Amino acid sequence: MALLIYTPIHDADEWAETLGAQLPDLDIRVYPNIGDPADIDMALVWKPPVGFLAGFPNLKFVHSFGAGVDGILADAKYPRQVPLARVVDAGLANGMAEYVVLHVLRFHRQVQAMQFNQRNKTWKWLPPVDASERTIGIMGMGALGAVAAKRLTDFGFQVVGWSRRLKAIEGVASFHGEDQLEGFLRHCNVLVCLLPLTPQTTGIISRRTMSLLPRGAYIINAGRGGHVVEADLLHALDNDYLSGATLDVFAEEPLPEEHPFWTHPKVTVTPHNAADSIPALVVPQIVENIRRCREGRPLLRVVDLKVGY
Ligand code: NDP
Ligand code: OXD
Repeated sequence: MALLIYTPIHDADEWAETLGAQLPDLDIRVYPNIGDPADIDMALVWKPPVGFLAGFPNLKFVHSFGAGVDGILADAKYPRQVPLARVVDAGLANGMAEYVVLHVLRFHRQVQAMQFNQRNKTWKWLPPVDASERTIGIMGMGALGAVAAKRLTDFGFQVVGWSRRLKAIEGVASFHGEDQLEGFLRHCNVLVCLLPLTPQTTGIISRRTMSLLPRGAYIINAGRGGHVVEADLLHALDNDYLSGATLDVFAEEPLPEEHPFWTHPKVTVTPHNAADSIPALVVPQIVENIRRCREGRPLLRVVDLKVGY
């Protein structure tokens, strides 16, 4: 039996080498060198083509390269009886917390305005705002959101979180469910999206929800591009309702050359690298699941296919 690796973005050979070093007896097939599809019983994938995984009749489990699984479940032909595991890793959570803190601090310390002033050679003092006067709201208080929230409290920000179920995180006010979304949004001077992309969260940052934010709010989206209605965001930025946005993920990636986000004065674009799976850190948890699969034991970090994350 063999493990298949398919990814359009990672260095598949590096991952195969790191896995092989820990499991020397593992037969690893890197796409397109699959051999007989019947040999494949495990797959490590990122954004596989529609119908691809359904072509392996003996598949016992699928592992995502990352935390998100939307690029796998977007395939309506995904074999639903096959468990899907994802990455939950302290390194990934650290990376994401750094990204969130970095861009919250850029907003808080008015870096965008100072860069604009510098371009115009304008020496202008900007009145300071104490961190305790800013509320940072995190949508998605899971493995990534909870760590970022905690780090932000260390800077003295007010931090609020929104999730499907109630959370108890020290220093972070918890809002949950559809009914509490409006109350949550009304607090957020910065709205950070760290949600998974599911049918319930698609388009959640829209004209309606942005209108519930305080005027001058800032958006950081490191969840998925599909969370944001891009035309609505541009409208809110151009009408000075929002002060700016940092965007790491987009409806279409790579972001097309002609997209207005590239040159928008209030938008910071990063290339979907807020947090990345580092092979040396993440491979041990994939190895653990491979061992469990071989021994018929329950897998870890399995996605609930009914809710899609
Ligand atoms: P988790 O599954 O651990 O957390 C997801 C959070 O979202 C949970 O708090 C969950 O609520 C909440 N949630 C899900 N659906 C809803 C809903 N309908 N309403 C309210 N809250 C909801 O995921 P991770 O934290 O590990 O990752 C989150 C996402 O971050 C990934 O799916 C991926 O899209 C993105 N990501 C982006 C990266 C980047 O580089 N840009 C890197 C890694 C991940 P509850 O806790 O109640 O279940
Ligand atoms: C992601 C990841 O889900 O890189 O974007 O883990």
